[in-house]
Amino acid sequence: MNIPQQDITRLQELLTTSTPLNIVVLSHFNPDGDAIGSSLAWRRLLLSLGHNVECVVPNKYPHFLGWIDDVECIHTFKDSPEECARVIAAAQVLFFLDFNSVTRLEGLTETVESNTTATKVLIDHHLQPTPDYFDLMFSYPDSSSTCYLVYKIIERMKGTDVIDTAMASALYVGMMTDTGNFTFSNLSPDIYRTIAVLVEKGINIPQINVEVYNSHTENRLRLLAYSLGPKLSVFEDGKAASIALTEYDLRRFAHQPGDSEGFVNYPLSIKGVLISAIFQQTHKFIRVSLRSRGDMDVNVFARRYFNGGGHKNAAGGKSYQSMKQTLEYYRQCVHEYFVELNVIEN
Ligand SMILES: [Mn+2]
Repeated sequence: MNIPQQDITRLQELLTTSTPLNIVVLSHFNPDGDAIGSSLAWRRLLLSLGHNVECVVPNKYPHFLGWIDDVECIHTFKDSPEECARVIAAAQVLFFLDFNSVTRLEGLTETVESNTTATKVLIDHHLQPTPDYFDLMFSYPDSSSTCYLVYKIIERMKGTDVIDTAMASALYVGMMTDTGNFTFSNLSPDIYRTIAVLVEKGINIPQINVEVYNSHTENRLRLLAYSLGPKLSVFEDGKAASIALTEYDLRRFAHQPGDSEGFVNYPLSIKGVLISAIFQQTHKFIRVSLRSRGDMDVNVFARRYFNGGGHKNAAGGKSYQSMKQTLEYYRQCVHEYFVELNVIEN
């Protein structure tokens, strides 16, 4: 990752003012560890520069992120729409963290688009951000997380002295969760040098692991068992898999936001599976999450078949069909894609 000096300088100029700026830090629907971690770390930096900062997300973060310092100060649009509209209307600068298109704000999109005067800055690692929307873009798809990117920007702008334990912990959460605890791709040597700095700042890695990975409810574990038992399908000669969860299934296990996070990765633990999908029904549509191994590109797959996108090995989209039709369609798409990529013969 090579951030041009002119972009760092532009950001520095934007944030160097005689009076404090009203700044809103936004992140995506169903905020994950990277969304929340990067928002809180960036908020801390902006506060240290003397600005007024509010963090806004469309809906609530999962419970396993509830321990992060200052997480309670994040506004959720679903719970307090007027409050969110007020801070967004007053913002002179909007930061977009960990997403590439304003539509990923879902219900919050209109509110954000109604503020036409704020300077918009993107800090993100998803492929293909909306062109011509942002005034300044830090778009680095080769960065394994937005938190790592935020760290690199802070390092360049202010040096690592401004990083305290709370900021370091928030950054580590995103770096850890977006890389599957440092097992996915894009793990450059510098990531480990960065972790070394975060450890020097006093982060407690075993404790963060327990908080994030081993703090679930019994319902969540039983939903996982159900997802990997009766709800798992493996097809295309053991090369593709899917999990389908209806609204009824989710209600039955008292599903909370974040409960099914990571379920989509489990089918990839089967030797030979190249693509995995989880379909979760909401009252409006079916949310599709996709994961893949190696060269199998689910960003292309999600864009082409499910009106979505993301990264090469992790992407998402939506379906407005019934669950039965969606699963059938997914099978057809996988078959077509596999034939095209010569994974199977027609
Ligand atoms: Mn991310």
